[in-house]
Amino acid sequence: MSFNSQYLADVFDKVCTRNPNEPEFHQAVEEVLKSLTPVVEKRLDIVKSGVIDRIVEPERQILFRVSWVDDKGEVQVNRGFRIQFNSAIGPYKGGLRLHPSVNASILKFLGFEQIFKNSLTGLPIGGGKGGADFDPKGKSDLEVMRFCQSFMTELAKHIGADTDVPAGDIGTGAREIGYMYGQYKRLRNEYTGVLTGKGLSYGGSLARTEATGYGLCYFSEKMLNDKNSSFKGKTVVVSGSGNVAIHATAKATDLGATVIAVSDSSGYVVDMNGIDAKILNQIKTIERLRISEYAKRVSSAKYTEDCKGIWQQKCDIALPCATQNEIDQESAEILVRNGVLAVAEGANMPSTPEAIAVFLKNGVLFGPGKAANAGGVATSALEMSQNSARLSWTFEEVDTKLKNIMVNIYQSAAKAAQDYGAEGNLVVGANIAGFLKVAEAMMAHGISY
Ligand code: NDP
Ligand code: 2IT
Repeated sequence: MSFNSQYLADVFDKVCTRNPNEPEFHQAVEEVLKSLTPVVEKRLDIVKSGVIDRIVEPERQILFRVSWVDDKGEVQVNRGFRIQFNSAIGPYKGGLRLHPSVNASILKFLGFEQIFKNSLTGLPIGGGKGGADFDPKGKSDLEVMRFCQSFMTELAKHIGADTDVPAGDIGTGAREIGYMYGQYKRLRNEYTGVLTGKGLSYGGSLARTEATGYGLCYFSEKMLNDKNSSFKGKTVVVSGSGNVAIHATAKATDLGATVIAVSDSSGYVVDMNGIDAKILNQIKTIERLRISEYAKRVSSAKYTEDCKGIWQQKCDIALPCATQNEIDQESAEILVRNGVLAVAEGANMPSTPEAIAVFLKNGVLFGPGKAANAGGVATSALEMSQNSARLSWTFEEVDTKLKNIMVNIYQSAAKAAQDYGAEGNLVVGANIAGFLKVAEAMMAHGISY
């Protein structure tokens, strides 16, 4: 797809020139800008106020050294980041990724997408993302603790319950959030909702752990219902086996589907009897082992090395829940040939632009990550509300709110697509619906001369 607007093409050129060597960031920006073509045609006020020129530039980027001492007494140095991308509609909000691949390009793509995702939730949260090129895999608890404390020693200067509220992402789960929260409290002598995804004993929200995976399934169920279909009786492939994948597996199973495959970065397991989310959680979250262990414990499951191979598994519904660009054109074509009905993204940007084009061209129902995985951050915003009010809602209360939010997100994306001449295209719809609210706020705030 090429740009149909010279103005948008120029903005994109500037982004590429100003941010060289950042392919993931360019990819995320290009998709949003292309979706905005009908908006710039209708809304001269937005163009004139430079909202689009401004929105592609982070408000602030923080880059810092994180030094810590490993179990051998040796000094280790990592690079920490926080991208405070946009605070037009609320405090910066978004996860912290701890993975060796982390760099500015990846965090800027994530922070940029977070702006629109957070807007789509209908809740007052701006967009941000952070993390470090630290690999929690193979580290002892004490090493992870020392890293998290050192990371927070710097990050604490830049965040706050009304300023910027980080949370989990790849490699950052309950353990890491706990260590970070403890360090923040020590440094600031403050008990506030500065992080979400906290443990239940110190201000966490019920259902936050499950929220992204559950929300993904609520969104997908709605998308399927609109075409007189549902999860019931369907086969599902879920990539990844972390937080999002585990709870997507559980909810898809609850809704009557059979999840036949899951993966990690080493390989995938197939079990036509259905993957058991409890066993998966025990192996991956509690024991921190590899997915190959699943096939050792469950005799009907078979392990294959090579994580990309999971897309060759014939299924009705595909839920990519691992990482960016995990479905390329070739994998998308295989899925389509095997008759896939729907693809909904639990991960952020897991499908390449070429893969998305294959899905859309072939009439596959496609739920983009910004919309489909927004249940996690939405429930983080519910955690913030509970923290501010100093009370806790029941699991059912949070889950009911989450379900309503996911249905609303689906409806706003579908409606925006229709209003702007791209009926049925939830990529365009989610980008436009998310963008418009942020644009209104940015125009209302004026430009500081
Ligand atoms: P976890 O760290 O819990 O799990 C990540 C999973 O993805 C693991 O199975 C991991 O395998 C796999 N994975 C990670 N990197 C790669 C890679 N380069 N290639 C193949 N597999 C990989 O993370 P989450 O479940 O929290 O996050 C998964 C995705 O969902 C990410 O894209 C994240 O940004 C997105 N997301 C998360 C939300 C949340 O609330 N947690 C909210 C919205 C989106 P291995 O164990 O081998 O590394
Ligand atoms: O990508 C995401 O939306 C997340 N990792 C969750 C962010 C959050 O603040 O809960």
